Amino acid sequence: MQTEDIQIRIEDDRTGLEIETLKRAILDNLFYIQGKFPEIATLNDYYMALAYTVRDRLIHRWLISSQTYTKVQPREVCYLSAEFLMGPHLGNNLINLGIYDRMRQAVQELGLNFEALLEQEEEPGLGNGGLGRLAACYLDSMATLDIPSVGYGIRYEFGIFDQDIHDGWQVEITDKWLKNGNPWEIARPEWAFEVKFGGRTERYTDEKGRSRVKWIPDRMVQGVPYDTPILGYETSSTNTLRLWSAQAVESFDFRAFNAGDYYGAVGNKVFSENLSKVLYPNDEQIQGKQLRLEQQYFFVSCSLQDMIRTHCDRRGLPISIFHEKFTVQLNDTHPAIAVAELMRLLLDEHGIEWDQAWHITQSTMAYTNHTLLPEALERWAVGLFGSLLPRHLEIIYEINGRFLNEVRLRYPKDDERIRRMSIIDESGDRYVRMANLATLGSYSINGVAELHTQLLKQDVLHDFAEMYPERFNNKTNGVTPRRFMVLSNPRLTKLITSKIGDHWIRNLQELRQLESFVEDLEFRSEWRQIKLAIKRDLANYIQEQNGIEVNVDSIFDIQAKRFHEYKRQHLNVLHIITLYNRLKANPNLDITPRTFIFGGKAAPGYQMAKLIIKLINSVADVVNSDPDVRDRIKVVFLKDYNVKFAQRVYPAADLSEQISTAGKEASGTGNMKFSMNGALTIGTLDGANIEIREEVGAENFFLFGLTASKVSQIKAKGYDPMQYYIANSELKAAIDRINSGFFSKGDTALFKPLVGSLMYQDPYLLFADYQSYIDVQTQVGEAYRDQDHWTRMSILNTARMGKFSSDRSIREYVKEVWKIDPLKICPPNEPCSIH
Ligand code: NBG
Repeated sequence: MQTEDIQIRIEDDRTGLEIETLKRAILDNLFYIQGKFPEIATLNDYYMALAYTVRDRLIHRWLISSQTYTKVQPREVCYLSAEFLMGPHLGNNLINLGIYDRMRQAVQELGLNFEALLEQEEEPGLGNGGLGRLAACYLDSMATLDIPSVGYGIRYEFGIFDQDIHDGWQVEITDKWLKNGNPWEIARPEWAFEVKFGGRTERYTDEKGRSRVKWIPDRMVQGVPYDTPILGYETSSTNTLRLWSAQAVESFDFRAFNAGDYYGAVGNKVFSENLSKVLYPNDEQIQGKQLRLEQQYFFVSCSLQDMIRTHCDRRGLPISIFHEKFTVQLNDTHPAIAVAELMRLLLDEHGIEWDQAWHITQSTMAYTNHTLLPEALERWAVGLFGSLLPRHLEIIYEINGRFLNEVRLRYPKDDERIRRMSIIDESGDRYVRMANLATLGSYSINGVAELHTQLLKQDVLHDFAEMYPERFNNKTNGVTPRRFMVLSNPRLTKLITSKIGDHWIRNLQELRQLESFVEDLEFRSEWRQIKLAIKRDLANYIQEQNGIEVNVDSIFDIQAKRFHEYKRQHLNVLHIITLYNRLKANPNLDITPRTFIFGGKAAPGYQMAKLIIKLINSVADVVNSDPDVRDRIKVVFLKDYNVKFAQRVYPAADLSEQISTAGKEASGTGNMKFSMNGALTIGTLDGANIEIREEVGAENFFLFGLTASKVSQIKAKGYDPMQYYIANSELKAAIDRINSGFFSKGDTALFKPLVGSLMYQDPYLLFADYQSYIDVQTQVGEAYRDQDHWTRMSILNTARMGKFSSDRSIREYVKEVWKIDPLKICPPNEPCSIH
């Protein structure tokens, strides 16, 4: 039967948006899905009933979308990412459906607490930080802009660990996000694929007399897709996030079972399921573990097989035009094995000749680079790679051999260049360089902010940019205003909308209209009152969480991001200690009160980052209880920074700390989220900070520190941090204070690794930037005293952030990289002939 022939009967209680219908639907789901009478239902039961009520309203749009794609056969983007840091779905879906307020009322009329139900959702933390959250923002924007797309990734059973703090130290706790069930996903075991590992290859001659290769693996795993609908804002387009879960091909090895080896029989099952068990918690640091390569290959292979099945089987199209219907965006090198896997599928499974296979592959893939840090550039030992993926290693050798011949023709006798451009690093032990593979296999290569792309072309991928300049382009990151303004800052959203209407939510450039209200006294006062109210909420949360009382009139000075030396949370700490020293020397000193707030996780194996967390907590203990300080400074470390928590923090900030060493932060996206919510930035000329400053105006941005080129110059000359320590008495006093054991109950050994690294190496130039940072912080303190002026700057920050909507980023990808047309989806129950 053709699906078009089926008249789908609309069940009103599943799609209706009226308050009475919503109430009925929640109770219905409580009864039939959760199987509970209200008397014994838990908060979680109500959350589930509510979530299913919302999901029901997505399903019809989702099915119409997928049916439309099947019919129209548009070109689609497949966004391949090892991480999707989605954050809670419920609130966001309510915003995008346009029923947030109505649903709140329905829930309240049922006598339930709406906020408590939203809080109940365990967020899917399937990512580490910026890279994973960017993928989530891009899914929101692609759906909002009606771009047919699929997000492909891994359904980790345990996402990023939960962070607890014991005695000032980070403690990691497993993230059991699935323990109460996940109402947003639908398993599709009937669409599973098999993925091979290990073994060997064999040559044979096919029926047409051609030489072909067969891969004989030594083990096999099954990937089962779990689909989550991704609805756009005020549109019916509902795309799919398809995450693969690993399962054993045969749960039981019956031979072993019958032989009485029960444990042996389930061994394979346990082994296979380990594959998607846990997210690697390293941000910008590779570990080189085999399981990680297995994860990467696993999800890439499932995803490519899935696309090919859609193309050939479901749509009946020839494989030769695969690249016309699909484009794959590689989110960093984590899915870069896709280049070799697509080649393998085309050559070995579809019998395509090499040149055509390479043409299809190179016309399909596009690669986004997210880091220049050498420790984050992925490479795999050739031995490990070959034992896991023997056929892929052969293919990579062949790609490399052909490519290096071209390089030799273009640049004769330039052996150094050959060595640099080779996919195989042969400078010592041999490695497969994933960035080279991704670059070579892609028709587009982009960085994530202007400076980053420029450095990428100058440095890490210089030779490639010289040989293929037309493939390189910049796509400055963006973030979705739906989650990071509308959902997380309803008060500001209401004020803005009361002045300029609500079109800014789809077209963020319209925030510019706020500029004409800057001179409006009442508007400024409302703006200030809102910030104050939000700060009060955060202050209550801090009181609850940390038992610390903070002054809401103080500057909320916030640094919230992963802990990494290049992000320089410890530079922030040096400022705190400097202020503290000044107050100790002069207890009557008049300084603008500040509350320093930190949030963020450290990779479990990154000792230095963990020590910086311990230092912050140690400084907090001393400063917060010193009577000399008299509440002029407070230090707060808020544990377990995640998306849910980020939504609470961005709106409450007065000052956003974006203080990485210039040239190290590829873009940053937290910088955008703070500024959109009216925080001012203190920052270096790094990543997207540069573009934010250009947009908001130099006079509304606190700039300090060396430029990226100055940083390289100083390093090239031989940087000696000790010189700064000797010459700068305040810097020396701050360092000495840590060294003396003052913050560690007399233990002078505790912070030695940190202080030693600063005094003798200081790889991220804290000492070189110290004075400039302190001076500009003094200006911040002074500026804050003029509340009226500060408010103007705050308004202008929000008003001028239009560029940093992820809608803008996605529009650029669509136009300049993917070349895809939007496809409008008919709303359910309405006659329509749009697409
Ligand atoms: C991170 C960069 C950030 C950037 C995000 C998103 C990695 C490898 N890179 O600066 O450090 O904002 O990617 O592009 O996680």
